[in-house]
Amino acid sequence: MTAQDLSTIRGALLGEIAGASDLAGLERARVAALGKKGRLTELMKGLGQVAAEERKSRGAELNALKGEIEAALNAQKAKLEDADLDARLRTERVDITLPARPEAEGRLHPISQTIDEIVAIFGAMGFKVAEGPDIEDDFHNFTALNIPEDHPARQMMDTFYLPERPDGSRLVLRTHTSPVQIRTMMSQKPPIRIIVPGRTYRCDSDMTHTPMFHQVEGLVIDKTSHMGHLKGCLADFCRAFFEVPDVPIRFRPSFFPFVEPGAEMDIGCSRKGGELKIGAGDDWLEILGCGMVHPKVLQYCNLNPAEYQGFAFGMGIERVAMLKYGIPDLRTFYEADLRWLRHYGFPALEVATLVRGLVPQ
Ligand code: 2U9
Repeated sequence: MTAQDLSTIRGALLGEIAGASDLAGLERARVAALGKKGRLTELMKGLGQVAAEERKSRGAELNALKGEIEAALNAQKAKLEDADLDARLRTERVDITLPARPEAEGRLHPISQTIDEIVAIFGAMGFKVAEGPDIEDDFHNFTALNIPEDHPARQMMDTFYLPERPDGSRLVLRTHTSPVQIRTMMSQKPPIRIIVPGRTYRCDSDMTHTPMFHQVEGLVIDKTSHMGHLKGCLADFCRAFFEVPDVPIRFRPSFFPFVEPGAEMDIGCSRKGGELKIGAGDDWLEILGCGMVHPKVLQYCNLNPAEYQGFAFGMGIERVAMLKYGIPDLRTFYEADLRWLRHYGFPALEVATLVRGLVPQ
């Protein structure tokens, strides 16, 4: 092949590239030159048959041509793309007078809203939020909470058990958020002031129970906090949460294995014409359980009960949400019904305006 032949091939290939009027045509030109069976590829394959003295210079010529073709391909591609963009800019129009399409706006689930409110209220009192795993072991969910192996509370709690492990033990879905307090006491030094919102699980399903529900529990451990602090703290919480300046509260003695003494707290309400109103009235409504942390629980967490003491409380989030927002049926919380969510849900901004101090204005 003469230099003249190579020049003719070069002209043909570059001409084909320059003449490509769209990207598909340009791709055809690329394949015709550099594809597996392309003109230039074939010439390079043929180098082996070229006489040794000519091979070096022919190789260099072919490489230079390859570079030239690649550069031409890139340049033509950029040119075609520019032309395409120009054409679109000339023909497509944005009508800036069109009104914006409305954004679909989600709502916060009442459970999320209620957790945010509770966290804001206790947050203002100096509590930090603590969280832990939904799957727990026997020690953190039961034993350390003074609920031994044969304790009836284990049966009462309708525990979901995971399959047996090789050592014969079984993990559980936590039946309360209390294991998080155990973990906190075992990993942090008092003073401790935490609230623990989260999912809990019990094998129970009817009008007033769902197998998964939410609790928020609180724990204060130091050297001096007593039942009086517990009462003041929960009274302040109720005023702020239910947004009533003066809500009567009463404590009834009750039993929970992890507290001593234990109590249930009621708030005053009135029920007139089927409507429940929280605040002064002639009736009472149970709202939460509480008590002083049992010395044995402190011992399980390696805290000396002669040195440390504190209080704890727990409430069902669905229950207080139903009371505050007049949601009549527990099961609707988990039906993911959009109409229900639009009705009972909250705009996301509400959360930012939550903390207005503990006493409602
Ligand atoms: C530790 C020590 C003590 C948390 C407590 C209750 C009483 C209580 C129920 C309310 C409604 C659970 O959701 S519910 O069914 N809870 O009555 N909870 S005292 O006491 C603790 C927790 C952790 C280490």
